Amino acid sequence: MINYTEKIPNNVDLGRDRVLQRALEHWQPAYMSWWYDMGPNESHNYDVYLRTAVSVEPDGWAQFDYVKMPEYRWGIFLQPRDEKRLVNFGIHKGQPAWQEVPGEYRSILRRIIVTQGDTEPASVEQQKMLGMSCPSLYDLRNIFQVNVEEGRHLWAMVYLLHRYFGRDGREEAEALLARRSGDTDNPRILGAFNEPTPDWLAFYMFTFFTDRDGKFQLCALAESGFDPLSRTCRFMLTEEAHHMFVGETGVARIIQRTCEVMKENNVEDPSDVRALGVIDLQTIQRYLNFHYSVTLDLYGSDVSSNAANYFTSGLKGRFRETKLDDDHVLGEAEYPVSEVIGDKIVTKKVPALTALNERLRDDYIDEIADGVGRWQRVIDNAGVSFRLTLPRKGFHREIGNFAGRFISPEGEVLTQEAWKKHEIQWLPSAKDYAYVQSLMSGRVTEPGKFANWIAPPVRGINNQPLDFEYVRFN
Ligand code: BYC
Repeated sequence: MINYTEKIPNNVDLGRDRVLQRALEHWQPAYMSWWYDMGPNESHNYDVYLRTAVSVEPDGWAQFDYVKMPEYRWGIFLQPRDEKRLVNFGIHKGQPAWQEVPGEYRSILRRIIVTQGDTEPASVEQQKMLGMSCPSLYDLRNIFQVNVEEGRHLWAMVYLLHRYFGRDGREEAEALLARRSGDTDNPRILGAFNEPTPDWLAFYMFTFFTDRDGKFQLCALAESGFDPLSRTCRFMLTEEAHHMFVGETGVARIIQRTCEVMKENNVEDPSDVRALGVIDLQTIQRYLNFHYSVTLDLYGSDVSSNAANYFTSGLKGRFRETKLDDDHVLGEAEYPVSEVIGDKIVTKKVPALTALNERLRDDYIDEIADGVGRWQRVIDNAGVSFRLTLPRKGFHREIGNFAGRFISPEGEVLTQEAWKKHEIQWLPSAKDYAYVQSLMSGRVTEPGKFANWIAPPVRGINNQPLDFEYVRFN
């Protein structure tokens, strides 16, 4: 069980480590000041129907109640330790999993933890203003749930930094509260976390696409031979599922509402669809193209010696590493990677060790394709003829082999000029953003009411009815 009697809720017996406890109690006010500053706008006095983790057991770990977000019980929760756990891949395969940081890997491990930790507050910053234009109390509650849990994921990484990395770790923990999403002088580390999330369609796309990168990266880190990182990530993954649910169902509900309106009014042209106050499917496709491509960049370069080092040293595994049927060392194995040669995309085999970013990206793409297939079924079931497609991997990329290349969504290699001509068909334009935001100029706060541009969900949260008062504004 989680101990909530302490100032910092935890299941790591924090009370017995006075030095660590003091260090974290010192960081806590800085975190709260960041939350007041960068957390959801004007929300500090709201009562929000939130789930809080009460145990780390898979069944019944959460409790639902009204909470003011600044009073949310952020804390440190690790999956229980398996005494027999081993390092399962790389050159240390078969050794007992490490309970302390191996000296030779200290700086790369710190770098991985900092990169992971940096994304969590970044996403809260990106979503700061969205509560002001929520389509319903149900959706408002969901974004707040996502935000407090991202805050907790920051706590998870900060615990590791404080507990295992001494003074360097403390400095990194402070820096995590100092960087700001989109700031020109002190931005967040990874590209997608400096992009704005200006409206609710962008928010749902972000939680579908980018939170799912979170899932895959956390799965890879959950395989780590450094056991405290593995146990932390395993618990974070239990929270991540709801975030992706919010994204997938959010986009599905927008699509459903658009299709209903198209059918009722017998219209297909995007401008006619817009005139009826819903988001045309073409715009949804452009948002999809954007969020998919910037999220693909988050996996890093297709061929990466960093990724090879992480794996060889036993720090970061593959997706479902222990379920894979090979030697888990990858000394001889190869993996296909694409690159542009002349005006063609060609695929060649490279040592699998160096292609681990690409492999994780491919695992991710498989899961994304299934989700997009489920959105397509909403369109098909409504009897609308429109196909949502995933662009080819090289489209609109800034990291890896496709960076600086101009690839169409269908995978043709173009000149910059030809590509630019089509950009407004492929990616959201300023006009698209302006239109979507014009639908979201105020918030819908009457229990059970939903904005015109989105269908209600199938059911409420924790079996509550749809007209439940999920947020009280006080
Ligand atoms: N933007 O060999 P390379 C989540 C840098 S999301 C900017 O290509 P590597 C969440 C890279 O850092 C999951 N820079 O890549 C979701 C490196 O810099 P240094 C977050 C980039 O190192 C929603 C250089 O380029 N977790 O949790 O193999 C809401 C060359 O590196 C980018 C993680 O990412 C980019 N897109 O792999 C809330 C896991 N890509 O070191 C939360 C931890 C690369 O030369 N991170 N660079 O200065 C990692 O495992 C690795 O850092 C990466 C990059 C996979 C990201």
